[in-house]
Amino acid sequence: MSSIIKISLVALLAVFLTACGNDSSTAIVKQAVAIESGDECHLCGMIITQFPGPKGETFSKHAEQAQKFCSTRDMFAYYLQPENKGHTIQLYVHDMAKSHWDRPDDTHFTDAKTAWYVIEHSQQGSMGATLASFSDKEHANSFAKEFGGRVIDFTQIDTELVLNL
Ligand code: ZN
Ligand code: CU1
Repeated sequence: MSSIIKISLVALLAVFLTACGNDSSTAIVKQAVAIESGDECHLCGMIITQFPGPKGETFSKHAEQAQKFCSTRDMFAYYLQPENKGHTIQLYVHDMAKSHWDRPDDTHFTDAKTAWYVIEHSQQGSMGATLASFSDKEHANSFAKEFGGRVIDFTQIDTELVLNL
């Protein structure tokens, strides 16, 4: 590759990175929305409100509407695919400290990136084992004391973990 081409590629990349940076800093913050009775999971198609356990929703820079998920498990299975991670600008999960496990309360969504999660516990979500989500670490700890499992944060969740819940 000639050095001129190399230099122009580097310049292009710099422009691209700058554009991305601007894009995210000016992005409008989307608020979590209620899950309606007929809403289907964006990943598996199940009717979300018919099942227990915390749900998730994501917002994409390509769409006005939220993508809603039957479970935190399906939300992460979707989000962690590289092609979805790139266009997802926001993620929300139910704060289960403020919800009954069987009927998560849509007035208590919390930012998925700062939430705490309990895995390997005894409670079942829509798709079986799932991540119990909490805005507060202390609440995650008490849930783990009651139902077993361990507490992790957003950065510890990857595809392998989700597939092996
Ligand atoms: Zn689903
Ligand atoms: Cu499902």
